[in-house]
Amino acid sequence: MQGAGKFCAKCQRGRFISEIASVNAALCGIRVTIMRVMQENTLKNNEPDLVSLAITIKAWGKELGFQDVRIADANADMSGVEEGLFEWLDKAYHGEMDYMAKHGTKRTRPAELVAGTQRVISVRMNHMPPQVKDSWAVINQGDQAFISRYALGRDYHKVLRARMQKLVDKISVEVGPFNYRVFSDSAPVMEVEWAQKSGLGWRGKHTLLLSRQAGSMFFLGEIYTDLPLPVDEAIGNYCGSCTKCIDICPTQAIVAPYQVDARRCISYLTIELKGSIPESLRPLIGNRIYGCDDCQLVCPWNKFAHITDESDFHVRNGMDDVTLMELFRWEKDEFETKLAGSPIRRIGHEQWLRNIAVGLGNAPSSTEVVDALQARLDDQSALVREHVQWAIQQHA
Ligand code: B12
Ligand code: SF4
Repeated sequence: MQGAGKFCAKCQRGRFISEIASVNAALCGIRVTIMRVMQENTLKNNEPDLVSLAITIKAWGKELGFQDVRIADANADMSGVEEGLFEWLDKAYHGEMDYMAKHGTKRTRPAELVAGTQRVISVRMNHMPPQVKDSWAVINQGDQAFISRYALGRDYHKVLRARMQKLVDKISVEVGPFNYRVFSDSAPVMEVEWAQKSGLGWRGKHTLLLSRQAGSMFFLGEIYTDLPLPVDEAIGNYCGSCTKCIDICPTQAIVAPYQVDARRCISYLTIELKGSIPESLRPLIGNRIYGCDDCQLVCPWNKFAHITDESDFHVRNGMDDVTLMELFRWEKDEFETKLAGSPIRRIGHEQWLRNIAVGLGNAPSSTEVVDALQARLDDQSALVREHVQWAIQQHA
């Protein structure tokens, strides 16, 4: 007789059991145990619970400071990407970045890097600092130093990896031990490609990932995992016929849509290249002494870029509003102290002076500029001396 019975709280399923009220407590206990085992197995094996796990992971990711978290199938077809990578390497577009050529198909095949990888969880984190001096105002004022916006605060590698580790720790508490590795620009991983496959955004013609919600002013990170989570869909490409990034590039490094010849890119020339900067490119670098943002600054989607929530990425030491001359005066210990924790410190004092010398060579002529350059004519580094001589000639 339904409706008149009593509800068994232990069973938690809302079933009426009036007709079995006489069943003893021991039998009810066994039933509850069986149901619990079934529920646990469901959580481990069944798709619906992986669906809720994926939802939970995304919510936790956002709580931990990522603006978006999405999932791609690590076994997805990467043949075209592999072809693109090898073609890029064959053309020697990677310049002296030997690490780009070193890992073969490990870069495109996650399971070759971390055995058993089933999914790539991609995350993104905004990096635009608040109250930062307008980029174009700095770029157009030749005696100022332009530093890429992402590098004005703390080094992102550690920030992102530590945050992804926290996400992994939370997942472990929920599902028990599982296999994973976290990366952010720290291993042979095609980060933009995985982010694109997961629908975190689409690849712009400058090759960077773009989001309709946030432009491109963010970092990417990944968690390789063996958890067979449900995967997200890629989204469309919203660049249309726009070619602003290609047209603005000061060194014409975007040699075709989706193809950057790194050897011409100012980011490569000022950060990755250890030796002499090709003379033909020096005048085109202007006052960009660490990285370059032009292709992003001009992109219409970056009107949607957001200020970062991370105090780690806030401007340190007024590096958004500083003259080339002031930075050129820093000796090695000042460079190391002032830039402790900054990504800029990685290039070292010698490369730093090399870059600023190029900037000063391109700066408006004045006796102060020439005097500052002359003061470094006897620098202990041959690399610095050569760039200083070039810079002085520009003012002759
Ligand atoms: C090497 C590298 C560089 C090199 C080379 C850049 C490049 N485009 O390859 C240099 C030093 C120049 C560089 C510069 C910058 N970088 Co960088 N860089 C990387 C790194 C380590 C690897 C990129 C890579 O795999 N290149 C290999 C080439 C073959 O790949 P690709 O250019 O993406 O080309 C692919 C497609 O374009 C495709 N393709 C070729 N032809 C065609 C045709 C069509 C029609 C299509 C659809 C595709 C296609 O083939 C290729 C394979 O898929 C990643 C981190 C990582 N591990 O992924 C960061 C990364 C890409 N860089 C990043 C950043 C921020 C920058 C700079 C903005 C820094 C700065 N402000 O100075 C600049 C931007 C310059 C630019 N326009 O790319 C971020 C990008 C974040 C984002 N929003 O996308 C990353 C993801 C680092 C991170 N974790 O945040 N970088
Ligand atoms: S970062 Fe600067 S130099 Fe490099 S591709 Fe973009 S606009 Fe060109």
